[in-house]
Amino acid sequence: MLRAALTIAGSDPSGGAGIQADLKTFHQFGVYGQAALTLLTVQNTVTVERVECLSPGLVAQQINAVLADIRPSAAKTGALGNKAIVEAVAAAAEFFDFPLVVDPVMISKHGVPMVADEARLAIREHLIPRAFLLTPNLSEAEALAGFEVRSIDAMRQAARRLCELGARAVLVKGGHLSGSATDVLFDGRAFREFRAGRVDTKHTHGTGCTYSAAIAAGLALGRPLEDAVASAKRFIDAAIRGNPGLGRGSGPVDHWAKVEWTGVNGAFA
Ligand code: PXL
Repeated sequence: MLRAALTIAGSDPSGGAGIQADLKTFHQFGVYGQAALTLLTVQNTVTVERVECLSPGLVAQQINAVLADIRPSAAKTGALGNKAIVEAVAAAAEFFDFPLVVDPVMISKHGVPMVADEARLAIREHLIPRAFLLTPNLSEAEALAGFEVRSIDAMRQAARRLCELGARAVLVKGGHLSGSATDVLFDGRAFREFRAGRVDTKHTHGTGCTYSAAIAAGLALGRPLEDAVASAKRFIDAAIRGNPGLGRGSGPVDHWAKVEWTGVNGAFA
């Protein structure tokens, strides 16, 4: 049966990040995409000009309308904009009976905040405890864990700390470290690393959104967490390598990259 996945995130009219990236990724994974909007950005591949948050009531109403009808098999959050929206989404998530991937988006590629400072605390207190998987990059892991995260060892410590805050599992993404792009997954018991070679390109706009959407799609399809992360990692690596070179700034990745289900142990699923 066709599975649905819901993204609760912001709009990037240039199509590379936010709900646009999420929906394209869901589609590529064969999952029916649904989107509840939290904010609108005015941006292209060069610059973010404006960020306008929707009212928290309007965000909650979109989520509830979707849940009352086409029940998703997984959901993800992206840019949430402010504390009131974080709280509204967290309150709605209390009733989710499917896995929620929380991508704690904080700053855009251009250094523009996607969430107000005071919302960080709300993410820690209200949203992280509802996360089946939390997917911070290094600076988000630092902001949420409260210490510097610049090594694999520190990534492990941060993953452990964020699990203690209530996330079922944490994937700390090391793409911004030098060397290979290694991500650390901790599920409260064991650590696992996911590696890909570094790609030298400026076209990485929407990488985080696309990666977490790919994980959510795998979960919606009923894949175990490790398999969903392994396939999503291969997908985002291929998507960055195959970027179409669009735009005058940091362009989008290739949302038509091949989806492969190899399983964590290399067994073809
Ligand atoms: O990649 C973070 C992100 C999330 N959501 C929206 C964005 C961006 C980055 O630009 O625009 C809407």
